[in-house]
Amino acid sequence: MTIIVSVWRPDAQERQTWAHHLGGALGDGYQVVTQPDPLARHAAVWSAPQDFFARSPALQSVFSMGAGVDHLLHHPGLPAGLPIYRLEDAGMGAQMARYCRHEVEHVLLRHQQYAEQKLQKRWHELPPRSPADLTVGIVGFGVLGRRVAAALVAEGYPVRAFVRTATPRDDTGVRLFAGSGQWPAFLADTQVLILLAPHTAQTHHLVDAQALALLPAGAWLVNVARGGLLDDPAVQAALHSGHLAGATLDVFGTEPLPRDDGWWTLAQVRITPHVSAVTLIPESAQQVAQRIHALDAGGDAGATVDRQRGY
Ligand code: OXD
Repeated sequence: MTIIVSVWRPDAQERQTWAHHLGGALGDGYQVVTQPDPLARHAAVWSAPQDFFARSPALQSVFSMGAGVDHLLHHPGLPAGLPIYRLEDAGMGAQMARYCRHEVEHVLLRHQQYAEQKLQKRWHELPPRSPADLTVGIVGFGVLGRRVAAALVAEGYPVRAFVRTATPRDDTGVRLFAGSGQWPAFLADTQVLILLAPHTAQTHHLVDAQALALLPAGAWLVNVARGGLLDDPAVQAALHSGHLAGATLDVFGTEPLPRDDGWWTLAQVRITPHVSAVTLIPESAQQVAQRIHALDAGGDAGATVDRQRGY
């Protein structure tokens, strides 16, 4: 019996590329289709249309084509009880580590201040700093957060991570702050705040006026998670007052960021179009295929999403 697997993402060319790689990785006994199918047993999707699940009643699993699963958890047609899986790293960790390290170096080397001085045609040397002088705090200490932390620890930055609950971990070099009681101390000790947490009810507007006030004056914010983690007006106010020296934003509440959005015009904000870690289709398809094989052999596919937790 041939097992049918559906792939869906909005762009037709990318759907075909996914089908090609996933079909190759799954091998004999599988057929990959690029639309919902009444007989499909598994699906790999990104932003599936409203009727996707109604037209795929035989699904036993759904894989997110990304690390995030908010597009699935907010899907109005997602069947209760359908197991959800998300990509784990699949080449995103190295990209994310490179992106975040680059932004931290931008801060360390005072490039924002030098860019401002250039506009004033001002030749003025600022005091040099070493990584040991700049503390980095990471919120969201999953697979990607750990990759970023390891890259920064290797460079000599003092790295802190905020975690929901303290569990024994082998993260040498990373100081953990656990639970809401330690949130203020975590923020007070963070000069570059990197957001890598999923957008859930708990993290919605996590960076609000209260949180910003706890950061040291002159801190920098890097958001590579989801736009919903920021209370935008509060962050913009902190940038205007100078309490936040600047921010690097790769994600926004509305994407693409509308042309008339105020973020575009803030000089101290660096913007990239959600590219800090893009899904690499060959690696991701390989991972999805391995996990589908595990499920079809009666095993465990790992990285199941907990719908209550939201990731
Ligand atoms: C993801 C993303 O969730 O690209 O992987 O945002």
